[in-house]
Amino acid sequence: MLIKKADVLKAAEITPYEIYLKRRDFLRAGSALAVSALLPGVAEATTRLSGIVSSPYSTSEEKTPYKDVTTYNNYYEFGTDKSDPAENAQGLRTRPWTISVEGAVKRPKIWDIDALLKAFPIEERIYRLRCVEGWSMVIPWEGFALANLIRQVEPTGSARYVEFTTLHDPAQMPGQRSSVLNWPYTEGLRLDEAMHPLTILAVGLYGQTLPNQNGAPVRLVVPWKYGFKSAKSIVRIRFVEQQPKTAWGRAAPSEYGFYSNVNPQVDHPRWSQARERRIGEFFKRKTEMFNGYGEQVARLYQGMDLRKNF
Ligand SMILES: Nc1nc2c(c(=O)[nH]1)N[C@H]1C(S)=C(S)[C@@H](COP(=O)(O)O)O[C@H]1N2
Ligand SMILES: [Mo]
Repeated sequence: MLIKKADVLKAAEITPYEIYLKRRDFLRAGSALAVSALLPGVAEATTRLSGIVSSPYSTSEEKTPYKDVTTYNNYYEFGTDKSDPAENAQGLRTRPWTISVEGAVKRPKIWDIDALLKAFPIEERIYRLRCVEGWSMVIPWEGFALANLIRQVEPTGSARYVEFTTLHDPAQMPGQRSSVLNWPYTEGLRLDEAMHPLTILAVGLYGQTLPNQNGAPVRLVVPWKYGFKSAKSIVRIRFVEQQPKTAWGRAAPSEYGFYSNVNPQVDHPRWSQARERRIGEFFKRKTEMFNGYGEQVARLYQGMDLRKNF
């Protein structure tokens, strides 16, 4: 069985996405192992999600092509270049996979990923994603409101923050063998941010399960915050009293605050945040406060100095 990587790459470039997917499924049916082993980054082992309901929270802006969403990534566990995760994450084993929901809760629970996929109705949420580096995309995520899961575990009165932890497995994650970041990758939200209906756990994109480079099998998406808040490949969700440390906050506290709300008025110490480049567009556009989600989330920060709490 010989399928040349170049041929499939070419097909992906010139074929409308739907046809490309069908052809890829056909190829995969014929040689599941061969295709996923030979074509890293292109024929990643995703499967179609069914029973997806649409969401009133979606933007109608033009979606970023699947190819850009899945080949232009930040996932430092698999390398620091944008193309590294698509190349290096294909071997990540996402089954079996459990997510421990623990800490200040009445009903801690270790979720099996397949049980989690069945437990909550999966919605499509087309969200803008703004990276702190100055680019943005529009991504159709499949996922469910994190609040649904939080209600099940019943946080106690001392739960004020939620900490999210990515898998720590240097054998599978080559980036963890160097110290670009303090592993494992962690992120955090205030409990009310975590409960906000816009905050989702994503299990897929473009109707398929998540490609590994996008954080399979489950990742956080918080659309009004810079992209680094959305921890990938989550193994633990912990409810705590104190504000948790975050991976980027530990690496550079003066550059990456806990809140990390998209805010064109607060520059990153080394560059302006006033504008952004939508991937695929030539001219930069103005960055919107809270990434355009202000109407829904501004009330969470009433009375806070967002220059101090950046
Ligand atoms: N574990 C982990 N999660 C991570 C990152 C990372 O390096 N490691 N990068 C973050 C950054 S900076 C961004 S912009 C988004 C990118 O998500 P995407 O590749 O799906 O677009 O993932 C975030 N989640
Ligand atoms: Mo980012």
